[in-house]
Amino acid sequence: MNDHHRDRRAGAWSRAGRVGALVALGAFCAGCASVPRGDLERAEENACVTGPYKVGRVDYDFEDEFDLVPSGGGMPAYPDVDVRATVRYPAKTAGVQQPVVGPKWWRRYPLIVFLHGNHATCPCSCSHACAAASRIPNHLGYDYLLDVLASWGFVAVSIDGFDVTCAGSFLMSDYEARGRLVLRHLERWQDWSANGTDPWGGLFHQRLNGKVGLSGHSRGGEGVVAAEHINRVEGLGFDIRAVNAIAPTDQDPGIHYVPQRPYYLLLAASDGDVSNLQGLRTYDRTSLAGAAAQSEKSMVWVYGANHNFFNTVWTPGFGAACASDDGSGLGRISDALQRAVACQTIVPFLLHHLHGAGEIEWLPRDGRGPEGLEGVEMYGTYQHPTRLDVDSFDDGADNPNTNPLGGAVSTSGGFTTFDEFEFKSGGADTFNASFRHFTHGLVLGWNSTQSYRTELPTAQRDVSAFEALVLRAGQILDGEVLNALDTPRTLRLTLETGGGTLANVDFDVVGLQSIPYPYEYNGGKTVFGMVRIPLVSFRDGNQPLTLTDIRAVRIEFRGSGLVAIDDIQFSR
Ligand SMILES: [Ca+2]
Ligand SMILES: [Ca+2]
Ligand SMILES: [Ca+2]
Repeated sequence: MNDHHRDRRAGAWSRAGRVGALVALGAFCAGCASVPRGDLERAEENACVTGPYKVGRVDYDFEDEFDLVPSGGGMPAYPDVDVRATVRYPAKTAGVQQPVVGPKWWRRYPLIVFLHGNHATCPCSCSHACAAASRIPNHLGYDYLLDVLASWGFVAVSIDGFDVTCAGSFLMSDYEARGRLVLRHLERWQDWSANGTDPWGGLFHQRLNGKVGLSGHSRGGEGVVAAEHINRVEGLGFDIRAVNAIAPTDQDPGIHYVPQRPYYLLLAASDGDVSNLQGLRTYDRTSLAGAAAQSEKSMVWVYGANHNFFNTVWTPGFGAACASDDGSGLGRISDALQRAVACQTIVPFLLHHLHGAGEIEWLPRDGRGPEGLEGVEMYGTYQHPTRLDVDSFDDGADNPNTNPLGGAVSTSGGFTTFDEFEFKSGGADTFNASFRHFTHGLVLGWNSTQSYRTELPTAQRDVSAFEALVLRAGQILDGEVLNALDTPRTLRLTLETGGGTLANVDFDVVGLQSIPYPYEYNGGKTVFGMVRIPLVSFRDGNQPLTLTDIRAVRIEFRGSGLVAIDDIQFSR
């Protein structure tokens, strides 16, 4: 067990507290804060307690407001689309249509928009013909998040995607349709805040600060990623600061939507709906090594969580028709715990990127989550946009003896497996039976102590600008041949300088649980976790190791094991 590992996120989050000047709608409000600093410090302790503001509620419903027409014109792909949502916001008094709290010139708020996924529209079918009162209110299942967010100074909106749910068109994919519906709502809100044209007599006039966060579940997750994509490539100008996807799909037939804003992906191991975890591709594809566009990305993977319990309307026991438990396998967690996982990760993510809160404890450590999530086994990965990619294994060769920097890779020679593979659900390569990723990486198998060494070319050896050595790793499901369950094994990470100095950090795989054992149920799930070792942990005797001439990274594998490795990085 190595305590340095515990500190791995502090630097990243505190640094990311730098937020640029407020723009757009809040132009004369530059420097003002949506939430007092003292309250944000409380949120950094636990974001899922009630924040400083009372919660107001309004709902809007513009039935059949517009036809969703493809960009070239012609027949509507989705006619008569409703613009309907429920809203929570920071209010002077709790209740319906109460005034927004704080003076306009000082307190303006970011806008968060949620979109649900595919589900029955009428009980229990894909019909759109039932009476309005009988429709399944799919958008009301995130109230538990909206309420908390409003109390922390967000205008939080959850869209009813009725006309694009259980629907399809040859003219436009329903993922694009979902994205465009989100953007339609953003247009409405922009107008309401700028011009006081909202249906409640100007309740939201000059109440938004222009920053936007998006969150979507299932097909809605792909939909909000599509919204960010369309906003960017069509130059619509919405200031989208953060995108969250919960158990998302990734199945648009025309475009693999990839976010280029800070992205948080929440995945459930017992998901019985999107059971191939296809949304993991969105994480693997964005901010690739060498790509011009780089943004922060993070992911949490939760054992025993299913698809539906993140939405209370899809959860049995809340009174809505057509609710079900889609999960399977052992180690299931309760619906209440699933909502706690969503709250304890999504709310801090949005607080961080839209309010500038820092140092939030939200990625799980040591296989455990933040406060209130004791007993939940969850793993997180995080990639900073500023880094040196030592090896992404994505240079196309699947040659284990070189890294993409051109450095040599060598081993002690006794690995039972040492090769590069594609990790892709349903793919043909050797280890794809349980892998749910969309990337290439290295597989190392061993049954006695072995070592691996990857070399940095001379021009790449100054890593003093970085803060941590990072890699993604996962144990491979192998019938407990090399990966015996609960058997202690340790790894040693070593930095080797040009002068031959070796600085080591050891850690215990089982104790740390940062390298997940696969979830054995629901088809078997192998997903990467993260090892992030602060560079200050590497010592030269009693001195900090000099980081200007790092010649190689070594990993020593002890005991026995079969692991996959990806994305060896020096990272901020
Ligand atoms: Ca309609
Ligand atoms: Ca290689
Ligand atoms: Ca890779």
